[in-house]
Amino acid sequence: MPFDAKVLQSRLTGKRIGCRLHYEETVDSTNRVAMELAQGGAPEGMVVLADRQTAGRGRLQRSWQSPPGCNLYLSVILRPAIPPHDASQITLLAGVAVAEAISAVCTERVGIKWPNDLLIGGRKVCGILTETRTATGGIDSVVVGIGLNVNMERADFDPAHRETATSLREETGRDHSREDLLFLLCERFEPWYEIFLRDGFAPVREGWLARAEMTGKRLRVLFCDEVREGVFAGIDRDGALLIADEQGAIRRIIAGDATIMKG
Ligand code: BT5
Repeated sequence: MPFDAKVLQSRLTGKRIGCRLHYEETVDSTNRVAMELAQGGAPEGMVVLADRQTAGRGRLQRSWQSPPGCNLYLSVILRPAIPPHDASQITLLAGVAVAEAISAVCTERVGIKWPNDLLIGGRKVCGILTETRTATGGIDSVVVGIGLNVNMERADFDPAHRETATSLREETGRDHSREDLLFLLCERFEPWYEIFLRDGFAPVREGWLARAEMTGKRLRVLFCDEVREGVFAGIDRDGALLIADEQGAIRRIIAGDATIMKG
């Protein structure tokens, strides 16, 4: 069953995040649509939602498997008055908010892997893609794309990531209402966003570290063909990943793909 956008919109009335809902059954990518709407002047808090994506995007030209009828694919339009280099902190903020929303329906621990993966039992249940449009003098808009596997069955995942992905249904043994989850997600996003605008990244960092999946683990980080290994040493005051090398020297990684190493 596709979404009932009217019912959803009425539940979100009065909210900052979700103040407007743009629903289409099928889109190429909710992030692409949201970027276009943002460019056309869409208000902060507008949520773009689809039942299915034909070209769901991950980072670095990767794709996000987005079949119909089972998952959440949404993008939130924000217009924060922050310097452009702080926009990546919103990815971490979104991770904390979505982890809280998931935790309301799933008793398993939801961990966050820097920068943008939510994991249950080490498998990816949600990916977040933040895209920013700058204008002279600062940020015009930030689009936070969230792909959450809700009722997808293991057999339906692409073989390429079947062993590394999961859904809420796989973890809890039951189906979940996508509408309730979207509502929860907007509800958890809003206070975190307000805290971030008012008090900066420090409280978000605390919330993020409390859910960090990487604590005590060895990581391999890939950025622009360069590989670095080390032990997770937290995240910096601006959200950069910190890893400690053999000698204990701390390196900052501002962007890249981190893999948690076994053993
Ligand atoms: C991400 O990229 O994890 C960000 C995904 C963001 C998707 C949302 S859906 C709504 C919005 N509109 C969009 O067009 N995008 C956003 P990345 O870290 O690059 O991870 C991508 C990798 O995750 C792929 O290369 C696969 O290995 C794996 N993958 C693809 N689809 C998956 C799925 N449904 N569940 C789990 N893993 C998946």
